[in-house]
Amino acid sequence: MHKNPIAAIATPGGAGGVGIVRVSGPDLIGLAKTFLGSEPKPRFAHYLVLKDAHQEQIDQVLLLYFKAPASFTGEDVLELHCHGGARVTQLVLNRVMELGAPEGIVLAGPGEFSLRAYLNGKIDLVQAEAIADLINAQTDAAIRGANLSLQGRFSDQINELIDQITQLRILVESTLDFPEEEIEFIEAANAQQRLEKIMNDLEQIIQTSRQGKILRDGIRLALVGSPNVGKSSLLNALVGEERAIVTPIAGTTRDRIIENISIDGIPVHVIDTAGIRESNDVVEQIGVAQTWDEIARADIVLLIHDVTQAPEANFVDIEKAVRERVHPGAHILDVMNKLDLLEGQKEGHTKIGLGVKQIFISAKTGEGISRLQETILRFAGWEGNAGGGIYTARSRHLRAIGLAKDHLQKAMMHGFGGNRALELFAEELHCAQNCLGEITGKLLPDDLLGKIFSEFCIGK
Ligand SMILES: Nc1nc2c(ncn2[C@@H]2O[C@H](COP(=O)(O)OP(=O)(O)OP(=O)(O)O)[C@@H](O)[C@H]2O)c(=O)[nH]1
Ligand SMILES: [Mg+2]
Repeated sequence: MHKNPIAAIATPGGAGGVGIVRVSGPDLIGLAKTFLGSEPKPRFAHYLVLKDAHQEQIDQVLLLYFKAPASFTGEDVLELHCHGGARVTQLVLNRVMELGAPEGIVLAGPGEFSLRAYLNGKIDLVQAEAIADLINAQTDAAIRGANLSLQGRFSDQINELIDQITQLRILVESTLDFPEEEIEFIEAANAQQRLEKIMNDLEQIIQTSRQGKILRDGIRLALVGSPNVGKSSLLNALVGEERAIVTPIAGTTRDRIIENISIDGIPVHVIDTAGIRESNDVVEQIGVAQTWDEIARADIVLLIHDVTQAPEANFVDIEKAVRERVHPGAHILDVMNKLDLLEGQKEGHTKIGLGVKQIFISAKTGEGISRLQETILRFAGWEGNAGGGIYTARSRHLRAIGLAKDHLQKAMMHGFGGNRALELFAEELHCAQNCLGEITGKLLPDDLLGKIFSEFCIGK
């Protein structure tokens, strides 16, 4: 199916000690011989001086040959390790393309090496995605989670569930041919208990995957409020560094500022925004428009107030507008800032805002910040990773698991509800099985495959 060899620079652009050009193809012995002048030895670091078409030296290179199927992609793989300059690696790649031309070598698309590994059965889809997650992970906890997925922890659970469903299907489908015995048959085989167990196991997987998605995607946290309430000060307090400009002038922040931090191992993308107010300043207007965009994208909106100030006249309107703008499932938290200026009168402070939860903090002294951090994680649905067993998961997985759950519920109804309909029972089991099969890629429409791998980086 994949005849043409592919090649790409596998290391990131820029200067580094070593750069790697990677090639994968069904048979690369010929190409390796062109470089070496002799047979390549698998898994051996061959030294060579790589020259261009005019016999001018490009670089000293180590060439590694991985013989199919014992390679990442399952095909023959060549790696050329050269010096890690952006131009040098490009020249090495150019030379690989020239020498590989007779064999029809082409530049690899994003994720194409992983795609071949998947198509050749070296890894399943969850594992391929876990590689991308590992590369993109920003916290140690996210790395541990990606490694668990890569080791197959998630896939094993899905496959185990598919097995259980398959066995139940076999049982039910064999019964379909003997309608007169169907009831005794089903009861004798504990079909209902078996389906209940499957649904319980699925529920466990749903819980863990929800956590795994938070671990992978992190939390998008928008800091929103009127000018001067201390949004930028809070960003700085959360990051632990002076990232955003803070002044007593209302309207200081105009461009949104995004900082990636970790709270207890969870990646949190904190966005400081322009304070919401009517303004004649064009730049500020654009900033405020961006604020509304960020509100729509956030998982959690921190609606920040200055405790020393009475709420503004249009305040309730703003809160309502925020509530209308956030996506379903997002949370809004009222944060009362500048607590240090209140000197212990916080209990007597009149409540403002529609939010159910108010947290008092001082961005200046740091008071209340750790409680705010805990609350952010709790609102995002993070339950902690005490045993360290949370594997990374994606929305794609959660969607598929959710659909499988719907089908199992229908199966339960058709099998053991008022009107028993065993054909439909079997059919729903089949559908549930297909949904789960999409997760590991056992059953997958081709267009979805292209979409998944196009999000990978080149050279992976
Ligand atoms: N005492 C005290 N002052 C604070 C606190 N947080 C912020 N401030 C002060 O409030 C003023 C405004 O702070 P910023 O962080 O710039 O406020 P902002 O919400 O980002 O303002 P804009 O960018 O203009 O929308 C500055 O003078 C800060 O020093 C706090 O917790 N306590
Ligand atoms: Mg600001």
